[in-house]
Amino acid sequence: MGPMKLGFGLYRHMLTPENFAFAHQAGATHLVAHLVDYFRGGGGGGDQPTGTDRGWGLAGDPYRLWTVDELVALRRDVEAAGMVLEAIENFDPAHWHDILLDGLRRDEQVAKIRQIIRNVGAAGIPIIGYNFSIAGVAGRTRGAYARGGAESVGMEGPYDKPMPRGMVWNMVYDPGAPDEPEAPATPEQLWDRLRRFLADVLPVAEEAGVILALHPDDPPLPTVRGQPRLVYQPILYQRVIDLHPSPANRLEFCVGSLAEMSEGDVYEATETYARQGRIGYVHLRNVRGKVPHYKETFIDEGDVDVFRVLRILRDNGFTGVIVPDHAPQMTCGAPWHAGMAFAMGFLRAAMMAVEAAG
Ligand SMILES: [Mn+2]
Repeated sequence: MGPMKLGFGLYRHMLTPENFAFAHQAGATHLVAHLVDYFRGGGGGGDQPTGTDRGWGLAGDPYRLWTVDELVALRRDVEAAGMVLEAIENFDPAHWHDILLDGLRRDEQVAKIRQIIRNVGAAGIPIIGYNFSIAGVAGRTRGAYARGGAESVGMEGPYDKPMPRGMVWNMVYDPGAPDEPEAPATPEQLWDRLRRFLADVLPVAEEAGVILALHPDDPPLPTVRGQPRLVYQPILYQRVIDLHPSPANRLEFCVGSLAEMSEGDVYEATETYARQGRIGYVHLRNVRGKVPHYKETFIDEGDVDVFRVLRILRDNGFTGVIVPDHAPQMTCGAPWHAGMAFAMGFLRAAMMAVEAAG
């Protein structure tokens, strides 16, 4: 097991040999790969999607599941760059929209997700991160929010413009859907959808040797676009754990999202869930403020004491991967890369210091 590990996350269009080399040069020993193309169709823009009322972009091909061959090829490319492929982050709305919406194709899509989980396991990739959310990561704004006017994302008030049909998880899966709002689920219905999903897929995940790690809601509000959300307070993560006892039922523990929540305490939450051994991997970024008014900041400003979070993870036996999640863009020729390199350098030093302190 050993110490905590520093990883790096890359969006689909960034899965290149150059970016693998960049990640390893910045200190990453592990990689988290996004296979959903959030930017397809041009809705989102940039290297950190915010999108429009029509979301980030178009979902992928419902009939093309990620194959063992392409997953193995990706793992080998990451290994050739000197790292371990730790996780695939997020399912494609094209593959599971009716699981989130409880639509007519739900059972067919459960079969697809089961197959994807089997494929990921067969390819030797240990974790799938996912975000069980109807509206998804919607309602964020972009501005000169971080130190020195660096551009980052945040929220400037609630976002409850109704979500149209044909959309879920802030992407469009059916561009021909009627132009009318998707009927809102109740919170109870949404929790029941997650419960049924976990019951249907966790036995397959266990058999495949894959951990499913749930991201909390981002932004963490009780509703976004009029649709309920699951984990918008730290205590609600416990409800996810208690839904299913499988050791494959874990958390994609996003410290930034937890810090944005209106209740609870990010340090107490870190201790509670690390102690239970339920953290699959960690997103570690910093933020100022709470929903519905917060701003993402550089890793060394903002409200979160990152050293304190790392000490709590270490003290509770967490030996998994920590990735920097998002970072503000820095003013230079490579704004995204510079911002991420700054976060990586800070995290590398902080993790070394915390581990050395014993
Ligand atoms: Mn996150």
